[in-house]
Amino acid sequence: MIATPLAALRDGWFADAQPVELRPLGEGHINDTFLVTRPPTDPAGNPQRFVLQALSRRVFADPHRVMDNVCRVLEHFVDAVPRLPALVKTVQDRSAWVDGADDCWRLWRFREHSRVLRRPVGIDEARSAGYAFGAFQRQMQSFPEPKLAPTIVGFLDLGHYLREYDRILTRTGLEVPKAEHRFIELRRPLAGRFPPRGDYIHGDCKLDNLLFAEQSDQVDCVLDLDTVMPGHWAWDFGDLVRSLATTEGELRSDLVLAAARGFVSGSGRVGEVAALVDAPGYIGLMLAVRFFSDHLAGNQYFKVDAPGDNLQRAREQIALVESFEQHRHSLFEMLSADPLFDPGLSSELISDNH
Ligand code: GN1
Ligand code: MG
Repeated sequence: MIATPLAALRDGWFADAQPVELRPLGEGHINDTFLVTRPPTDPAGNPQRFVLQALSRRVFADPHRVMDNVCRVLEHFVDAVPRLPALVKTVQDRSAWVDGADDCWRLWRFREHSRVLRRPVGIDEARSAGYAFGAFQRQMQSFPEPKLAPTIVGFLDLGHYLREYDRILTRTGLEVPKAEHRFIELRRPLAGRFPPRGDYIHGDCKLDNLLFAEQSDQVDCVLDLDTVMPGHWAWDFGDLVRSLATTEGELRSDLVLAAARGFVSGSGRVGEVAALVDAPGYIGLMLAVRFFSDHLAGNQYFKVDAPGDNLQRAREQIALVESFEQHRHSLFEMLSADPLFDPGLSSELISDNH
């Protein structure tokens, strides 16, 4: 049977059955996440806080593989930058507690004195965010063998999601909204722009997955390690820019520039202007295809509150892609004028030997 959060806490971590306060945390579409508050045990009287998560079985076919990967990544970042959250071992000294339905629960230490950013972010914050995810990729470049196995097949690969879309089109019971379908069809060739190529990625580089220090513009901690796997480095950059550089459809090129500076400094990669400019649109389109497909498939992947939620999310991503398309030329000019980036090489030319 699927456990309740309280039962998971009691059987997995706190057999003493001390009273706890539990409330839902965050805005994720995948896992169930709760903030757990326990009575103080220290003389200062500070309550102890944790984050409890149940891994989604709809999304992660093999939660044990997810936890194995997460533990290896945590180990690789001991004493490294950026910092990662601390996992709390179960009373059985395991990284996760498994309930009667084979669902995986895990507990993180809540990171006090840190904050999640709200948009619009400042220039320095955008730079720090880029730096943190870039530095994450840099640290992963020395990840030991064996290579991490993907936790989701085809993850972030537009070509994969277009093939799924085609399958769903043949069997959906819903009428396919024409404008969105046409938008996607016209952009199919983008699938070849950033094919998977074995670079380690974080896989969910959105602003919400960063904790900033309470009193500064610096990133304190990078969250969400479930999708660290081989991919294409530009996917992470694209995801970050998509998540922080627009507010209500308005693209902020100063934030794109700041995030790009940070990312290139943090990762130590060549700043290929064409790749940096194209990646956010690629990720936006890839997400639009995923949301649109899930809508047509009856919302089997992303959590929804109402039946039209995934269609709405697809439309938001489409608007975002349009915005990046409109600004493509000016972004290209702006990044090319910055000596930190390399305007000369097209990413196609260097992607084979980089
Ligand atoms: C999902 O649940 P959340 O928000 O962390 C998704 C990401 C998407 C994101 C869009 C494993 O992440 O790929 O970018 O929604 N994660 C997975 O909001 O599919
Ligand atoms: Mg996530």
